Formats: sequence, C-alpha cells, structure tokens
Amino acid sequence: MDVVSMGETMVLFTPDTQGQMRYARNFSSKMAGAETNTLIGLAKLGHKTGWISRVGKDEFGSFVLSAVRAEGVDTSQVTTDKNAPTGIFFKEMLNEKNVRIYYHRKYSAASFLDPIYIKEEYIANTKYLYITGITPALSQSCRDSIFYAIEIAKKHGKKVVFDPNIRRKLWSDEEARKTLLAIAEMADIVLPGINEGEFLFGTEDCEELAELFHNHGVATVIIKRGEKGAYYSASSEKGYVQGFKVEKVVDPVGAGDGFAAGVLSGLLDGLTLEKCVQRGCAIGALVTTVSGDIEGLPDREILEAYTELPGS
Ligand code: CKP
Ligand code: MG
Repeated sequence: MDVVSMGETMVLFTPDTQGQMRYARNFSSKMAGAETNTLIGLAKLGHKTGWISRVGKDEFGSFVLSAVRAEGVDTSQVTTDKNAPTGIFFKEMLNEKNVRIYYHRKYSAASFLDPIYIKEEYIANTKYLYITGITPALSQSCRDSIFYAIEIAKKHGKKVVFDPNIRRKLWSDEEARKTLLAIAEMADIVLPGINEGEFLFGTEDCEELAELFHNHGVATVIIKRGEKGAYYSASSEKGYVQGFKVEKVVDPVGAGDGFAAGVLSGLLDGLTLEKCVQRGCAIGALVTTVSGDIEGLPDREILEAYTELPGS
C-alpha cells in the first residue's frame, strides 16, 4: 500500500434545493468521510490505498463499502457490526458559502472501531499512515485505535501524516486541543487549516504557527489558507504557494481532504515539497467546483489539464 487510513465514512444526504433544510423534500444520497475522501483522491491518481473501518450490517453499510471499493480503495480491513448502524449525515446548503452539517453518528458502527480490529502487518506494509482528528473524536476506543496505529507506524519506520480536522460538534474544545496536540507531536507531517492552527495555538500567523508546530516536534508543517493557498515549512525549504482561482464555488466541503490527497500524491511521486503543496492546492480547488465531497477529485488527466491552465 502507498497510504492507509482509518476513520468513519457515512451516507451523506444533501437536499436537492438550497436554503433551510426544514423545507427540503428531496435529498440525494452520496458517500463521504474525510479519510476515504483522501484515499479515493489518491486512488483516482493511481496510488494504492487501504481503509480500516467498521460499517453496520445494514443497507447503508453495504452502500458505503461498495462505493469505496468501486473507487479502487482496498476494503479488506473493514469489518461489519451487526449491533450498531452505519452513520449518516446531512449537508444543508444555505448558500455556497454557508453550509451546515448535521451528524447522526453517535454509537455508529465506526465509533466501535477498536485496536483489536487493527492488523499490525497492514500498517507495517504501507508507506504512509494518514490520520485525521475526526476519528479520535468519535469514542475512546477510536482514540485508542489512532494511538495504536501510530505506534505501529512508528515502530516500522512509516511516515505519519495528520490533518487535525477539528469537529467541535463531536467533542469539547479542551479534549480536542489536548488530543490533537498529542497526535501532532507524533506525526511527521501536519496539515492544519489556518483556523485549526488558531484553535490549537491562538495565532493566525502562518510562520509563527509553523514554528510552534516545529517546537512540538513536527518536521513538516503545511498550513492551508483556503483560497489564498498554503504555507509550508520544513528544515530544508519553506514558502507560500498561491491558491488556484475558482470561478464559482459550488460546495466547499471536502476541499481539505482533496488537499491532503494532492500533498500525499506529490510525496509518492517524489516531488519537491513546494510542488506537493501546489498539487494539494489544485485538488482542493477542483473539489469545490463540484457538488459532493469526492465527486470533484480529479484523475491524472483532469489534474494535468487544470494545472496547465494559464494563471493557475
Ligand atoms: O475538512 P473537509 O471539508 O475536507 O472534510 C469533509 C469531511 O468526514 C466530510 O466528508 C465529512 O464526512 C467528514 O469531513 C466529517 O466527519 O465531518
Ligand atoms: Mg478539513
């Protein structure tokens, strides 16, 4: 495997009309979850990816499993739970800039993920372990699973890439801050959004934030600045990458996961850090042009055509 990740994927319901969801009558169902969004982005670019998770032994679980598998992600490490349901969530689009998320995922099958379901050799045989801050927020056993997986990756000299992905609906600020910092300290590469950096360290200054992460032992820090692009900092190189111009944002959710796919793909292709970050910015931008969290993730052909656009 090139990249292995672990986390919850749910059925996503989006009203077919914008505005307050109480007036919505028709919904489209799709599949989404930060970790599989990134794994699917990588698979679409030709990388080998695997997903560790649990789904309910129900129709939604079958849908999620077959949809993730159809995108080329290995699902051999996904177990089914006959006592807990597959999580679902709703995405209310008041307008393109104002999106509200409603989770129905408490006590879902994925929240019962536990270290007993994690096979050491699966992580020992991957190049990168990709973690987000959503999984440790789901339950204590999910938190234990994350630390266990990181421990295995470290033991086998594998790189750990971490997106803090703060979800304040899932846990208290205090717990989130403590746990996310503890994970960051064990990661080789951290990919926070500027707001997440601010949440963890109380500053929005990219260079200052990068230094603070370095002081916590993180070798490579890449800070996402939304449409403005990103700032990267490692011992050998640092700098700003400009964002790609998006004419019309259709749906901003999933951009961060696309960004992670771009960075990881660049690393796997042996690009310089600057080029990796550029690929991240390009994919993040492309994701926002399409409705849904995975539907805008490009294959190589689309990515190349997009990055060759004048002004991009
Ligand atoms: O930070 P992003 O907008 O890239 O993440 C979006 C995903 O996993 C979305 O697919 C949703 O399922 C989630 O984050 C979540 O649990 O919030
Ligand atoms: Mg994010």
